[in-house]
Amino acid sequence: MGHQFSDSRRGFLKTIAAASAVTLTGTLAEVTRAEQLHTSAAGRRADVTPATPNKLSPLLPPITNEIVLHTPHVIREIAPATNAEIWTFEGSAPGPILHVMEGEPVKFTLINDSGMMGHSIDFHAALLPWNKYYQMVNPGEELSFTWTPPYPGVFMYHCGTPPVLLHLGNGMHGTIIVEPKNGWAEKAAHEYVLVQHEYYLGDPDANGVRRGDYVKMTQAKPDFVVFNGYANQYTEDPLTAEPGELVRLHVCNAGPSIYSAFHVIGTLFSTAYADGNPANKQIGMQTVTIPPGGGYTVEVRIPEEGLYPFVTHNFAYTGLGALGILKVGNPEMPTVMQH
Ligand SMILES: [Cu+2]
Repeated sequence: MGHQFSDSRRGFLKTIAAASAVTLTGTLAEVTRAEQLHTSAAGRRADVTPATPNKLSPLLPPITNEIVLHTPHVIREIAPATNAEIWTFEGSAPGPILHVMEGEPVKFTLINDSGMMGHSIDFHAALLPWNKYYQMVNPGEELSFTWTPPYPGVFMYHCGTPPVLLHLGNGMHGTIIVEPKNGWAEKAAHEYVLVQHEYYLGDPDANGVRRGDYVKMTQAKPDFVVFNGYANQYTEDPLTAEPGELVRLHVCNAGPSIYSAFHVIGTLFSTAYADGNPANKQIGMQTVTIPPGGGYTVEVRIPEEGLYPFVTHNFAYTGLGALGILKVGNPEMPTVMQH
């Protein structure tokens, strides 16, 4: 099983991901068109080497109530053949997935080492006056405070420096999962975190690097809409589970501007929790609406082995990179799909 196998397998996953979507909604053409567009845009410069991929792990990290965030501006590959300069927390967009315990103090420090411009912090999980805590931290300065999350759930955090749209559109956002102190009704076999967000990019510069396009941001015309930083990354590297296992997905929509209609093709959410709070329980949901700046926790328990693509069912945007696969069991790859 060498390179050839993995290439054909990758091709197959792409095919089935796109084919599943096209069967239902007509996404294949958009995926193909988007890939061609971006390949040709970058293809103008053969000497551009891919930067470090901006791919976040979807695994829920361990709980820690001590958080330090730096604010470097970096160049990362955010889609195949697409290098972009992003403004970040800790070197990625979204920033690191944070995981804290409800009702326990969180010690937080923001260190502005961008060397470029002021940044700031805004925790949707907190009760804090904006005029005291969410103000600009200049380059070379830092800000520390302690706060206690009053509610469990899936919350956005972000830079709130004006124009906020510009800082969000350039990547200064992330999600903080507040673990319910009373736990969940049932322990999940897998807990994954997905942050949906958009990129709005100008043309490549002489080095092939694209930067945030504020006009596109104001018009809400994204080049990419992705999960966890990189277009379609979970089609090649799927989330996994076994048949019958409880899978809990924490989904945050960092926007900045496009609503998420989060949906998993081939299944239903046995339970869904608005903003990820166990008290906000819904049953048998097909699609959940997640506003920019909102979150949801959804649970699936899939009986049959197979591939289950997840998307935003807001289909003008699905083909821009908001497509992944949940692989249940170890499904045979039917050869009829390999073309
Ligand atoms: Cu900022």
